[in-house]
Amino acid sequence: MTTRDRILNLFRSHEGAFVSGQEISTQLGISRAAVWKQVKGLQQLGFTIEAKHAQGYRLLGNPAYLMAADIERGLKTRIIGRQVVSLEETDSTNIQIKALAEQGALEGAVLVADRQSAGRGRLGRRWESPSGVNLYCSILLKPHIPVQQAPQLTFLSAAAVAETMTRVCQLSACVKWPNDILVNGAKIAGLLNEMNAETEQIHFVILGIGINLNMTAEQLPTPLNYPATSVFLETGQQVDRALFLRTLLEILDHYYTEFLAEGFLPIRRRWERLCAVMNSRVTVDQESTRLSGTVVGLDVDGALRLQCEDGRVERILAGDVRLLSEQ
Ligand code: BT5
Repeated sequence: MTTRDRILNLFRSHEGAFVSGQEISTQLGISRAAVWKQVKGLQQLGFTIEAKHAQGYRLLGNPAYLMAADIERGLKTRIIGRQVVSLEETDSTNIQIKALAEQGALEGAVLVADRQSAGRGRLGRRWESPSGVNLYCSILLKPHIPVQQAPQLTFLSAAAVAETMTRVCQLSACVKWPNDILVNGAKIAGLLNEMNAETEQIHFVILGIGINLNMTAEQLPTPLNYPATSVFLETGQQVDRALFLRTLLEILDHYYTEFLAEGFLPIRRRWERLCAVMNSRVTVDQESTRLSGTVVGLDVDGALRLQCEDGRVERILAGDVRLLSEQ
């Protein structure tokens, strides 16, 4: 924990009451001048801290964006969230966590940003990432599994996001192959998982997760290749971003621990239960072809199993899936 986080914890344990400079200095083992410097730094980050002669300092308000300490407070996980980094702005959380991974960050490191200037979707697409409203985060994992099984983690994160939606927002979310989470037929979250591996060995996997929480209709991107929504647009309620993220990290931690112990099967079952198009007739647009058939499940490598009109089961490795009724 950094000195800054320790001061914040101290302020918070005083619940808005003054803490003397002397007490902070003694508890943290730093000089009074260093305390003052830290307070200045926190004020520059957007914390409202009152300084009063002979009484000390008190915390009156937090910045609008998520701080690592807000996420870590009360977080009950074993692996995910061992290290939490929060940035006010970045290009893409996936790019930045990759840099952390290359510097040796631990498995379970989490990087969150309030805003992304170059948020990424699949195939070079853009992920709209305005400040103050949504969640943009990346999680570093180092599973000892064969390279071909890495795509299974996409389904793990999709199931975890859908479960968090239900638990925190009472919204019934479903998953759309391969990387979308939908509410009432519109995309509320997207996943971009990336892997760094050599032929047979995974160095690390990055789970990139973007979730529309408090985004307004004016902030939705245009044009869209699929309808989009946010929790706020669905419920009219603002979501506490720290609470949502903490719950998501705890569910991810549970699913990931289960995945390491029991393999893909429990995840696959969860995902299939949440799959909006399971047993439905769909079309799948691939680069130059369109297939149609009934979705019958997921394969161990994450391929979508599609039963075509002639009875044969095709394995879909890439493509855009749409319900026949949506066309
Ligand atoms: C995705 O791509 O759905 C993956 C999105 C992953 C974003 C997270 S945020 C944290 C981490 N860091 C990153 O840089 N990325 C990850 P795809 O299926 O290709 O969908 C992209 C398409 O969705 C775009 O072409 C738009 O049409 C639409 N879109 C863009 N922003 C959106 C938003 N905020 N909500 C809903 N749809 C959006």
